[in-house]
Amino acid sequence: MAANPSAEPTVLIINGPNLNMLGVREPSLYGAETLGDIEAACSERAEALGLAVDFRQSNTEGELVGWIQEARDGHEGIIINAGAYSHTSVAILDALRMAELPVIEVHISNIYKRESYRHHSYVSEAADGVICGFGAAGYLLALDAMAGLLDPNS
Ligand code: CA2
Repeated sequence: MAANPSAEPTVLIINGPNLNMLGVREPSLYGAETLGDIEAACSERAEALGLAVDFRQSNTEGELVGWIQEARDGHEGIIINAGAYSHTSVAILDALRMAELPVIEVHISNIYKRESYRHHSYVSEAADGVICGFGAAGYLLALDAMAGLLDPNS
């Protein structure tokens, strides 16, 4: 569907594999908030910023690529936590580059304090900025940053 020019700018928030398990397993690493809690907090922050959010999660790489390919039609920016695919997926990197939209990468944990295989992210190569290590609040920081990137006066 084509974007409605009179509507609030819509940010696509994409979550990758296993993030549907937030708050259910490993709260010491990823916090106690569920993905539903994060979605609700993002909707509230977006409304205050004059934005709308389209919040999604998939465990499937191809589905994530499809959503990124379609993002130009109806979305003004992408916030992405690609989970473990951040460290492996050239397909997600290629799709993000093709989207030609502002991209902000989020990680709940500080990936640089963890195993070395988490220190490289393909997503970062397509991102305008990266936020990691601030827990679920990172999504709200990303929305604040996205509001700045989308503001024609900034
Ligand atoms: O810190 C992040 O946000 C990560 O993207 C989370 C990914 C991990 O592979 C990345 O290196 C960093 C893992 C998401 C798994 O989420 C779980 C949630 C609860 C229990 C188990 C896994």
